[in-house]
Amino acid sequence: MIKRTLQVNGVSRNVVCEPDESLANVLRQNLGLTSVKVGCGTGLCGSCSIIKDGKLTRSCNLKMKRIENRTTVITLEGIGTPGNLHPIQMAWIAYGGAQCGFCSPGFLVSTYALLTSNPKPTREEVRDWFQKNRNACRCTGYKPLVDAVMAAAEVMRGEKTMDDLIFRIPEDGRIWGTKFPRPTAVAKVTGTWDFGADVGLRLPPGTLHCELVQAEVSHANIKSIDVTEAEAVPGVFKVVTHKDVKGKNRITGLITFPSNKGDGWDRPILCDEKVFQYGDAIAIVCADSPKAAKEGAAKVKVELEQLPEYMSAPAAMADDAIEIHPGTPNVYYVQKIAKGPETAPIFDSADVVVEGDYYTQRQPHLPIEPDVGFAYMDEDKLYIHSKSIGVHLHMFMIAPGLGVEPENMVMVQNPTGGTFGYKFSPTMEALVGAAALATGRPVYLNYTYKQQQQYTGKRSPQFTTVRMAATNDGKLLGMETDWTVDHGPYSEFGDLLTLRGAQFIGAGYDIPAIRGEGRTVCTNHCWGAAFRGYGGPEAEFPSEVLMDELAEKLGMDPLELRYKNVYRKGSTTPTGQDPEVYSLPEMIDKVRPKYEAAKKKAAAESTDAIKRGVGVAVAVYGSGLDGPDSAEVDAALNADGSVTIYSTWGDHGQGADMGTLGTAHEALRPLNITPDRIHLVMADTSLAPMAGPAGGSRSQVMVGQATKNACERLVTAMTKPDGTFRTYDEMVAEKLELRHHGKFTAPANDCDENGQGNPFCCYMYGVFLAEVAVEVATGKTTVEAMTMVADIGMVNNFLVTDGQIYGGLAQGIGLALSEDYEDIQKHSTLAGAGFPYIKQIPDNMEIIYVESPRPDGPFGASGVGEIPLCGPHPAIINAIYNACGARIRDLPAYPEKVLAALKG
Ligand code: MCN
Ligand code: FES
Ligand code: FES
Repeated sequence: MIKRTLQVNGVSRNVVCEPDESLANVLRQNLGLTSVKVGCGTGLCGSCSIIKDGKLTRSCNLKMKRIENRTTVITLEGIGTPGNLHPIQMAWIAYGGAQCGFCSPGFLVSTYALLTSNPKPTREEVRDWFQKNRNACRCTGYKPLVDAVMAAAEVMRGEKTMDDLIFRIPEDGRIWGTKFPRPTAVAKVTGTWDFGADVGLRLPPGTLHCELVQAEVSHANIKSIDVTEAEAVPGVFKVVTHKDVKGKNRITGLITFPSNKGDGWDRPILCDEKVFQYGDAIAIVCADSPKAAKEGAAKVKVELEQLPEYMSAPAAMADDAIEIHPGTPNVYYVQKIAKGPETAPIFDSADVVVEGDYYTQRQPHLPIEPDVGFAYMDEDKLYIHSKSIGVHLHMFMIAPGLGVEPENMVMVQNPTGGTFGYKFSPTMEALVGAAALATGRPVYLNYTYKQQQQYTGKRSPQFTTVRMAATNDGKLLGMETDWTVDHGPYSEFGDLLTLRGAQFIGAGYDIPAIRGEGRTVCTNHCWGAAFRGYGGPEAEFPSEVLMDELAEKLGMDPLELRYKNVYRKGSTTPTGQDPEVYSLPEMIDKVRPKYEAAKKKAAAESTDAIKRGVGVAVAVYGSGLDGPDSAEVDAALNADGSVTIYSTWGDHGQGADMGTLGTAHEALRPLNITPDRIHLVMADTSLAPMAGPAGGSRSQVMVGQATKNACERLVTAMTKPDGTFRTYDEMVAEKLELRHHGKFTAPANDCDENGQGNPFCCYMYGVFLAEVAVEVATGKTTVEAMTMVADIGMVNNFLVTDGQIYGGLAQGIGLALSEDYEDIQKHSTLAGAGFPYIKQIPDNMEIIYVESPRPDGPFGASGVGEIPLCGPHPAIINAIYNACGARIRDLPAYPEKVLAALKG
């Protein structure tokens, strides 16, 4: 142990700690300064940034033995507090800089250090600074952060006042359709928004720390598990294995379709007979300290018999491949599409036919906050707190495996530092649940970043072949498709994902005849989880690149080919549905002048060394889970006349808080209530009804409608015959219900076995324009500008939707150029997996809204979350071709692939 006296935020503090402990952990654990967040833990994300002796420093990889006495430290707590915000914090609120908020403290401290040394930076200097200091954000696309820095600097130079940054509610009292800051913003920019690891530090004495024993091979039979030596390690309380799990020890994949050849009970909580993928959990060591838990884990002996590892769909589909789940074929689900007349005669007689094979990769979600959670017993109820964005869904998926009745379980979502869909799947919920049940003690588990990468789901790679037939003047006549989804070893949501190929390959265009088939394949690579866009980016990449190939063959401009074929009255979607609005022609009209200007600019600025080009893409995605998706929400009148909304709208960081507040405020406007008098009780199954998971960009539509409905019922109950409103006391005196239940069911129906139906009541539409520069010598692509024309219906909150779009575009750039999780070791860090830092994302990003009111959306809103990630990658790939003639068909377009295509 060592003792140090540090000057922290201007106060002298003594700490006693292990010499090898990190400064970040000491600030958090010993001094309670939990604004210091630990994301990657290895110096790659900047979330732990502090100022040490006047210099910006990442505190996670700084050992205490290297810290001298009287070292001065400034953390976010020393910069501003909720009652006394610093201009940088105020600017972060005003520009929507905090979505999930996990990166915010690190960025704010970093900005403070920058503006102290350079009070008047240019935007490029701000970007250079964040790049150099490795400040990573996965949510915002960075542009709003640079906007915030520039505004804060103006206030600090006295050119603007704090007052200029404060949002003013318009005179009509409405916040719907404005940039009202989200209610959690102040907590997020002051480091007081407690994420799972922050609450984890304050769990009661006796809480056990969990360490996982994980598989280091991808496919094996388990011969034996010996925990004797591990349980003898001082401080180890118990090693939990499958023998301690009282239920079925399986997480149910909730098979969606009867033709699925699996039964959905394929994912073990703790491996018993087999290991199905690298990182699978075999045992949980529960100990008094993290150190003892680690020591114990190293002593668990697992005897394995290795089996052939099928690390891709073609390998698992080979004739000699054994069944990964004995009894279920590796190809366990087939989805057909058949729309309109047979395609064969159409292709035989068409003027033009084009065809291409495409691949979209195993994109990792890369949230800055790694997975974290805890569990405990409250009398006879099991409580699990995690990053779940579907608390009820996950309860039903894990309860039978744990052997607990759902009514004896409570699931709570912790404030969450981004998920991007990986938390549509349960991750550690069942593990901490099993450990709490087996030990009877509270248990806590925090993944390292490596575990985050290796043992949470990823986007399922997809191999897609598309053929299109058209007339000489560019009218699409038919399409044939074939797609194969590598879904990893666990079937959950794999069949539904495969259906997305039928629904969205070629979406956006009036294609009268379609035939095709897709399949879901079990492999031993990382399990397939939902990832923002869920099948949309996989489906629309092939058809959007092929549209460009068709345009070239026809000698047409790619934008005009799209314009000719997009949905208009009389068109139907690939599932045969009438679109709910026909805004694509107007959207293309809006982008055309920019597109023409961008083409001229690219031609003028191309050199022999740097080729510039422009690409476009159209994207469409559904808001909702398929068919009659539904949600429930409560609204209650409080004694002081305020209203509380009870909702389980899960918050990845996208803004369930603002979504709920904006919708409820609009619905409660007859009461003339101010937003501060609407309280939110969110994401706890014991307190709020089932709103459904925050996936499929469904929540603004489904949960929004249920929220509206609950509020309207409350307003109706409060309305007196003369049109005025009852007070709380009058409601009580008249024995009227104070809490009202709202419900919504989407007017939609499931697709049939041919992929035909009306699966979504609301869609989102996007037109994307990418401007790129390709370095001819290296093949390196830089995206210099991105534009998105978005029709997401009427907008609840522009600060939120702008942020959703910039963030989604940034992830689309990563998908196009750098992100992958194929190499289990190399891709298990942020940098190794191709995380886009600020200089990979252009500062030049523009959003153009076309707001077509949706008949079935609350106040005309559709969703937004996923559409910005459905189209950037084909636009970028088309732009690369336009720049230099290199056609990339498998992602990501690493420089060496572009170079090879250039040479080819
Ligand atoms: N919104 C709005 N006006 C509209 C539509 C939506 O103001 N017309 C707002 C909503 O109020 C909400 C947000 O935009 O705050 C997203 O709404 P919606 O599209 O309904 O999506 P969900 O709330 O269901 O969120 C899920 C969606 C998905 S599926 C993923 S994955 C995702 C995403 O949103 N992951 C995210 N956005 C993310 N953003 C962040 N920062 N982090 C993630 O992990
Ligand atoms: Fe320290 Fe990521 S850089 S936690
Ligand atoms: Fe930056 Fe979420 S707001 S990571």
